[in-house]
Amino acid sequence: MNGPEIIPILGDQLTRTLPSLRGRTKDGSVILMMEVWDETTYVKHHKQKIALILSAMRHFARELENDGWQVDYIRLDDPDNTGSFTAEVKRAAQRHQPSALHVTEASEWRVQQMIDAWGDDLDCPVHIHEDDRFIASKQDFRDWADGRTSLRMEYFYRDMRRKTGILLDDEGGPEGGEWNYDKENRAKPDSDLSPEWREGFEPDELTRDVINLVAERFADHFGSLERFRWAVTRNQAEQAAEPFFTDYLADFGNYQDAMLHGQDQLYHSLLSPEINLGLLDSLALCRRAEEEYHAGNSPLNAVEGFIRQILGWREYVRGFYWLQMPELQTSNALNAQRALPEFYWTGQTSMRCLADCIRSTFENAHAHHIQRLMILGNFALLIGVSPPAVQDWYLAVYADAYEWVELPNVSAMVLFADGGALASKPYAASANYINKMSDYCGSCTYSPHQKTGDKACPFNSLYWHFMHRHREALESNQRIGRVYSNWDRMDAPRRQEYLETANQFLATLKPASAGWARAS
Ligand code: FAD
Ligand code: DLZ
Ligand code: SF4
Repeated sequence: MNGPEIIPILGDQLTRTLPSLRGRTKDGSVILMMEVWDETTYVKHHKQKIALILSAMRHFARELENDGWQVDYIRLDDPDNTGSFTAEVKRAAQRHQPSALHVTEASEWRVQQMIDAWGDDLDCPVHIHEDDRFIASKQDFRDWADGRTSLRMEYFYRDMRRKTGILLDDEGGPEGGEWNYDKENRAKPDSDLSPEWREGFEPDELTRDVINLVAERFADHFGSLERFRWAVTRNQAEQAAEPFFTDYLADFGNYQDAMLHGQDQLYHSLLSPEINLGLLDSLALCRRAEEEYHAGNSPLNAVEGFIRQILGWREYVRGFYWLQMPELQTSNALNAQRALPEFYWTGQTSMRCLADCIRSTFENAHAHHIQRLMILGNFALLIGVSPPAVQDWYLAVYADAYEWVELPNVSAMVLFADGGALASKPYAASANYINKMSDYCGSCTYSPHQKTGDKACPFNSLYWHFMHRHREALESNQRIGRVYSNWDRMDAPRRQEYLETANQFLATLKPASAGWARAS
């Protein structure tokens, strides 16, 4: 075939400097972008997530065309759309008779499997380019992990600081003398803390078209479209980032782990959807934060805390994902088998903390890290929900969710399903932690101080139920051992009371209906 080179660009590859674009010529190439039914429905993605991805794809295609590229854009409602990446690539090959196909590797294992088969499906050479939008390559992470018995993020993060030179002092040590100011990221929030709400962007005509399409075609999916205000172009994403650095970053450090009822944004950056789409460059964000420190505008605990999330956690989970796949997807070290409770989809629970996090998730397609980890995740861990059910929920409900970042966070960090390769112990907590870090408990039906009985916060008895159930697996863990001495010090009737309270509560949980399950 002697036609143009085809360059498929996937929904989270919206970057002008994408490796597969570099070295191609505008008159010798056709960019292929595909809105496909399979990708929009394999889990019941939040309506805002679908609208964001499709709108950002359409805006990106328009920018490329304005730059002089030829874009073959397949819309979801095109009558000939076959509904899958592979079938659309084959159809495009028939139309264009390409001399070659150039694609940047997929961020997700599932999609990469499809791409790996394209060489056999097509009559032209297929070139798969490494995605260099991450600071550490997959090989860098493999090299770092090689021979280590423990894969703690902290050591990887230090290497990333050294590699990039970010927040290093003149001797090459960490700025301020410590690598990590996590201990200064846990201030208890006052209830009157109310940073100004960031409105985001009024949807333009193109986004409104997409929102209408999503409202019509995905009416049975989770979530509301009402508050859709995401940035859908690089320009908007940069406009959203700047006020974060000037007005919110300084307090991000102290209140990183804080939770307040109805305060859905607090001091978080809200940038993860745009970073993951490829609209923002993660290293540039770290450098921008560092500038705020050197200018004396933001303290070290805030700047280091923000940089740690990106240079540390984000890079780490990506490397971890590719190191552990595909086993990570099916790992279940604690043999958790329970169905996801229905209220994760409806928000109907009298547990105020959970209800508020699910409300925010429904309204914003967003919840911040501690809500995801210590409320929604902690509860799923304690009651023993099966990993695939939890994974699919997180993959569906957040605007920033792609398997490469969702799966390590859910399977390894939240559920300890990998048996401890990522986390040194399960992030299990009782009401004490939630009461300390939030204002949720104040007007909850349950009391965080009561341990057993009808009014006792379910997290209290579930915590002990979890520890008791997994004694064999966890007791030898040095960071947990003390928990079992406390349990053993209680008298037997007290222990029994805890277990009965938990069992009674567990019996009230209604499982989610089959309609929410992953499309087979
Ligand atoms: P900020 O609090 O402002 O943090 C700054 C940036 O750091 C984020 O934008 C993000 O890019 C990065 N970051 C922070 N924590 C993590 C982390 N643990 N892993 C990777 N990157 C991180 N993040 C996603 O992008 N997609 C997901 O699907 C996702 N699923 C999660 C599931 C669970 C169970 C948990 C506990 C966390 C998950 N996270 C995920 C990480 C984190 O919760 C979100 O990145 C963050 O809440 C996004 O909001 P923000 O941009 O305001 O983040
Ligand atoms: C998540 C998603 C959705 C909802 N829709 C599309 C789409 O129509 N077209 C597309 O190119 N990508 C979409 N995505 C992202 C993909 O599911 C997947 O996450 C990326 O290709 C990365 O592997
Ligand atoms: Fe959540 Fe328990 Fe506090 Fe209620 S009392 S908000 S259920 S932690």
